[in-house]
Amino acid sequence: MSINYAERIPNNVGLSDNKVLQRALEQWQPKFLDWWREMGPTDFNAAECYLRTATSVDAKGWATYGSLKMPDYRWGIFLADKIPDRRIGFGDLYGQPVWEQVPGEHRSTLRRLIVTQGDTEPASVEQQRLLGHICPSIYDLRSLFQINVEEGRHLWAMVYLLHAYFGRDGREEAEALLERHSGNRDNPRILNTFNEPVEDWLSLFMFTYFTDRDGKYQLKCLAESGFDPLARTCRFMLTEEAYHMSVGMLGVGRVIKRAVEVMKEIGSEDPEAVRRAGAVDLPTLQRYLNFWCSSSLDLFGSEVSSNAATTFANGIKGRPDEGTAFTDHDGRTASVTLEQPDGHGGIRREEVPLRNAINEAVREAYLRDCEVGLRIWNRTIAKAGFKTEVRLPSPRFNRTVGWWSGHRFDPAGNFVGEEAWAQRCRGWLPSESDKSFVRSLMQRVTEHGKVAGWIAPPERGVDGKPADYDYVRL
Ligand code: BYC
Repeated sequence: MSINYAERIPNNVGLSDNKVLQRALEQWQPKFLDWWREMGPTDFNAAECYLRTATSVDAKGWATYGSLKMPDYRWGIFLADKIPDRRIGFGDLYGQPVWEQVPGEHRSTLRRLIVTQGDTEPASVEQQRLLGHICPSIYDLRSLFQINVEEGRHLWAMVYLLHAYFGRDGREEAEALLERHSGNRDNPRILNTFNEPVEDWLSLFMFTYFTDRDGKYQLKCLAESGFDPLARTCRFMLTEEAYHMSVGMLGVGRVIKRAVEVMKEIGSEDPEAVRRAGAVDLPTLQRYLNFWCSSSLDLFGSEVSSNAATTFANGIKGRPDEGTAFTDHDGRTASVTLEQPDGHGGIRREEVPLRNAINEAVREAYLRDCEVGLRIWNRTIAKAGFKTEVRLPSPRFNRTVGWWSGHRFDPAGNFVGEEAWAQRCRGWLPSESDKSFVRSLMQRVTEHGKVAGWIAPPERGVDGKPADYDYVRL
């Protein structure tokens, strides 16, 4: 089904046939636009941006490019096509037909999951609001705006589910999504990473690499859901998510490329010398990576979670690629052995029922996926003739959720304790002086074909256009 952009809310859900729902969403729309005006990248409203818009959910239509001003971008609601005779693929209800409506007994659980997912979308726009003012190039500015408008659309997708399936409390939750704000002391976003400031482009690239990848894995789990409208929304969101992660992968890669170029030019790996030459030294980059990776690991919840066991048992939230990556889709009798801190600086192993350890299974799949970029980045460093490697921090490091929170481990996973942590954490996490150095590099570059000195130019453009195309006309 192709989408009619003349409609006030473009959609492929037959909104014009459901007047009550259409009216409810039309009442939410001005509130969304107010929020976007207050919290989105609206200092760039007059800019012509080369953006992709979904005009249908098939391979041809989901990435239709054109030049437009962001206020003219049409946020719509799209569900991936229905899979005929789809069945629940895990848990107690394995093999039963999926639900078109919310089962009464799962209503509050499903609402909580949809609200948590929905909350992250506007949060990320808020976090990235001012980055346009310090963009390293026009190419990068376009990437930022593409991500921002798509996160806005993802919010629409979740708000559609709340309005269409959860009655009055769904409508109230949809309003609350616009009332919580990232980092707000009184009314913050739900998940911790979405309250962290993203004040420079190195943080943005780490965020899109690590935090958007949590998005990928959570969406994959929800795309397995027995509640079919949720599964279909998430399936379509995943197509857009891939681009957001690629911005992180390529962005960090370009920062590394520039760092090693500078290291070669000056004939030194000394971080101070690299900084003086205007690039991000690799130890600083590693500290940013440690922070955003460990924070994003928290987003999977506790290692052992009765919430996760219940949503799995009830067919509400599966594991990523449930159909292909696992053979036992029931897990009732299975168990896994997990490591946890023994409270005395050691590690002990505990056997836990598989269903209770679902969050850990998802986190492990995520970590394996995170390795891909590291291999590419390390090749760049090695090819330039240097021995340094960037590494993922141990999942024990710097955690604030789950078993490892409150215990001090170094990035390699060794117990260090409070005292050593206080002395050494400056070497592991970005310090105030790291942050102010990185911020000092963030000078806005918007001249045609120019790129800031701390990052290598992109190797390729977007949609077959050259890398130095005028993607945003300011
Ligand atoms: N911060 O049993 P537990 C994305 C809460 S990103 C704060 O351990 P559970 C995107 C938890 O909510 C993907 N609170 O874990 C990326 C629960 O609270 P309640 C977002 C946390 O429930 C970039 C309590 O602790 N989508 O799309 O099994 C840009 C005990 O929870 C945190 C989703 O997350 C934390 N880190 O799993 C834009 C999917 N972790 O309910 C977008 C929906 C846990 O007792 N959410 N808590 O008050 C979920 O599936 C689950 O809520 C979680 C937690 C995976 C987050």
